[in-house]
Amino acid sequence: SKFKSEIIKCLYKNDEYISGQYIAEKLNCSRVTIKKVIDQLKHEGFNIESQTNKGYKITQLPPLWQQEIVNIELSKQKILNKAYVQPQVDSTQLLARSIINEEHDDFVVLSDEQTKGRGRFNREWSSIKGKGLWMSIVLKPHIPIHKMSTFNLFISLAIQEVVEKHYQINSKIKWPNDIYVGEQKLCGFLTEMIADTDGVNAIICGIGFNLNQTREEFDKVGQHRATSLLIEHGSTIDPYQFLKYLIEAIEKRYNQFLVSPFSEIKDTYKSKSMIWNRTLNYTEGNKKVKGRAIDIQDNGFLTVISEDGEIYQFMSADIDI
Ligand code: BTX
Repeated sequence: SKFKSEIIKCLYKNDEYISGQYIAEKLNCSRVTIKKVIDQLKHEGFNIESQTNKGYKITQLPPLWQQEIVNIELSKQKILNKAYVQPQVDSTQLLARSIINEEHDDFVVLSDEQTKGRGRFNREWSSIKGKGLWMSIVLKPHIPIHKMSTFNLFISLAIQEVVEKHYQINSKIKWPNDIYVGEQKLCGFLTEMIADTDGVNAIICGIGFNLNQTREEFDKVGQHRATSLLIEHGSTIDPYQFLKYLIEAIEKRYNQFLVSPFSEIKDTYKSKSMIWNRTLNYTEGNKKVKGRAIDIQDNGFLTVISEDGEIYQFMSADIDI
């Protein structure tokens, strides 16, 4: 129904009860129409309470993404202009790539489910329907390629901060692109880019954040070393609220990335990082090193000292934990 999105907007923007009569007058339609749409929304997973003489109120949002609500949340920030919301995709990363040339501005792709979610090196990323944030962000800054080496560092700090600040969970960054709680992965992200010798044309940053999986659901898909915000926080996570926090944090850190060197966040980043003081296996291409990370350079490279005392620099190694 063409009224659906208007009614969602009316209800979502209002914390109090709003009467059917009022909505009907505002949208110039009948109260029966309103009632019909409300029933449809309930069917789609909205919890809507209705009280005689008072009207309607949303008490719980659906677990799946609704374009209208995502749009309202995006209107609160300035970096992402448009959202592509899909119930199912192969991978948000692939969909983002396929529309990148049609879109002049920065945008986001969100899906309830991915059938071919991918991590780094083409590894599988488990993306159960309605249980996590499966998202790709496309940004088109005018920056030289060399600046990209610090992008992940700013983004990882943004994600880590959301977990700590809004959910009071002690999470750590695993350089260069994961967020852990203890020894379990809560979030993985990867950054791809389209560039030529003149500079960066587009950044495609894919974020997979586990929100509402249970332990059993992870076991079923073979992810024994994964965790979700639900498991850590102990109660169901509202995906829209999480999205709002995350985009807010990314907007702030992305704007900082554009104008500031890594040195500005280096101390904070290092204090939120989990790889210090332990001997780990680092792999980057043919380079395999067993050693200890000792520092991060201003260009984002990780300095590792091997067991026999040699110093190595890594740009984006794979680290066995
Ligand atoms: P990664 O290669 O570091 O992590 C992949 C590894 O993590 C897998 O090999 C597996 O062991 C484990 N794993 C798989 N699924 C999960 C999960 N849900 N939770 C925890 N651990 C898991 C990290 O890659 C980057 C992942 C990016 C995913 C996003 S989702 C939106 C976008 N679309 C897409 O296809 N990828 C990105």
